[in-house]
Amino acid sequence: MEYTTIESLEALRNAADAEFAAIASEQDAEGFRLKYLGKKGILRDLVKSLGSMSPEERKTFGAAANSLRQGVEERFAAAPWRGNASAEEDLGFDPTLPGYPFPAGSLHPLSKIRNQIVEIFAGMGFSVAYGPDAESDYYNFQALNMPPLHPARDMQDTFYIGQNAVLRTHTSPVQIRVMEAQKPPIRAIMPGRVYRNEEISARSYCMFHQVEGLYVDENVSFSDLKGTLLAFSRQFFDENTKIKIRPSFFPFTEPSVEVDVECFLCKGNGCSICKQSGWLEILGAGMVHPNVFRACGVDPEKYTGFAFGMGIERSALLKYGIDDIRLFYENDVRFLRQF
Ligand code: 2U9
Repeated sequence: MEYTTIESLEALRNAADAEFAAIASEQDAEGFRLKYLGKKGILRDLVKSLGSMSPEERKTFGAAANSLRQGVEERFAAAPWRGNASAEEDLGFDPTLPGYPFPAGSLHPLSKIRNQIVEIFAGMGFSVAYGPDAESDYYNFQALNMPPLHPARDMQDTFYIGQNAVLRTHTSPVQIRVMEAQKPPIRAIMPGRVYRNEEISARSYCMFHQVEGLYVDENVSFSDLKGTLLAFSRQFFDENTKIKIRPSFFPFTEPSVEVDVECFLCKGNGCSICKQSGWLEILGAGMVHPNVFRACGVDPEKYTGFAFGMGIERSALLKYGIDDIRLFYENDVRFLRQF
């Protein structure tokens, strides 16, 4: 359509106003801009009409065409989809600015260490089992070869929550429940929270986390235990890690051992982490005691098995070089952010 008269400009204004009012999206806005205000847009092309006009007409038509274009430009520029100055004033903020970075959460360091341990044992065919934090005296002690008045009960500073109910002092009751529920072969690890009424200090807390493991089948030997724990230590610490096995005592295993790993920091030369010894105590373990098998209905003449346990806090303190266990429970984000 040719625009040469003031009336035709009126019609053009009405058409542009109607289209402007109908803009519903950024896409519509861009279409409008190209059609009316772009380099080849209708409102810019109006100058072409001036060539065929008398000087008088040119003056009035030119002024009207200019005012129409400016009006449309201004309204378009002020519209909210543009994020321009006047829209900012209307909204009270500039919606085109990038937002404040929102810190992503991360796993707690104890969860990370637990996951690493679980993954390593999963790679050796161990499944994961869980049990209740509140246990009966039977599962926490008696089934584990600690009858009433057994002196080993004393070592665990138990929280009694009833005549016969305790907060578990180790995750070993879960092994009992697994053996009651399924027949060998059994290969499982038990991560979880345990409770001991110890004085709170940089080294101990009234609650901590353990991972214990159990492997029961025919012909499971002490060599299997050594091989499994060596494989674990090499994946968890360093591929050349050495382990040292010392005799120990637990009521639920016979023989019982404690396992030291060569200090991963100083490679056995002695440093502050290993208290100059070159070794880190990280695990307790042993062959499952026949009395424990009997309590779970597993025939000790047919089956043998090994079990082990480790503290997650202790592993995390060593691995990350942290010197106060209480930091794990304070949830200070300045601490947590470092992992
Ligand atoms: C059953 C049979 C045997 C689990 C074991 C340990 C040795 C052990 C400690 C390590 C550091 C606990 O977190 S800690 O204080 N654990 O030394 N745990 S053998 O033996 C079992 C468990 C269940 C049925």
